[in-house]
Amino acid sequence: MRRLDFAIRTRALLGDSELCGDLGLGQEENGIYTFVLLDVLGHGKEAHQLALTANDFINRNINEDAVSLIKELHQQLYGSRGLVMAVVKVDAQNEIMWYSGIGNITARTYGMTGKSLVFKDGIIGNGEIWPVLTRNRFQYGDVLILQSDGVKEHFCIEDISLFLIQSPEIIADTIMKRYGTKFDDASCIVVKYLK
Ligand SMILES: [Mn+2]
Repeated sequence: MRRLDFAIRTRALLGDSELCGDLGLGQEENGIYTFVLLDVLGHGKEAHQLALTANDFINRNINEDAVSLIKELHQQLYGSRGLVMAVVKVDAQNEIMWYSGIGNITARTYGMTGKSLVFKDGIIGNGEIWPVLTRNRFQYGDVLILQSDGVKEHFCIEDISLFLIQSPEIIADTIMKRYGTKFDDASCIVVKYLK
């Protein structure tokens, strides 16, 4: 039975974790893993509160498909300051992923099937959104990295080669340390198959 290993990191611009508007989540149920990374507009206490509200809603609806989850959260948070979010589901046994996202979250796979995950523009909780569901291979040996815009988008090639051999914890710590910016909350999720 294939299983995944993952690490989630968040760091508040203002230092205090109670002031962080970025939030990451990883859960497994019956071999299906759900990963969510969200970034509330702005930062500070109010952003953190909205991130927690979104987190509660997502946890209660974790078995929904990625698009339904995004649409329902959009309705739930409508009129709030809004957030951007990516949802990735992985069927580890069958090495398949489904994903959907709205707004500026960067997500890529590295390894056998290296590619960027493409999301739709917009803000969850604001205006109109048109999330779509995409399906892709996520093979044993691949690495999935999700990051908010508080983390610089381009990694140097030496670090990318380390991604393929290091643990998710070490990769996530390396990304936060080397690529986390000082201008925004920062977060990442790193996902690999267990050996
Ligand atoms: Mn941000």
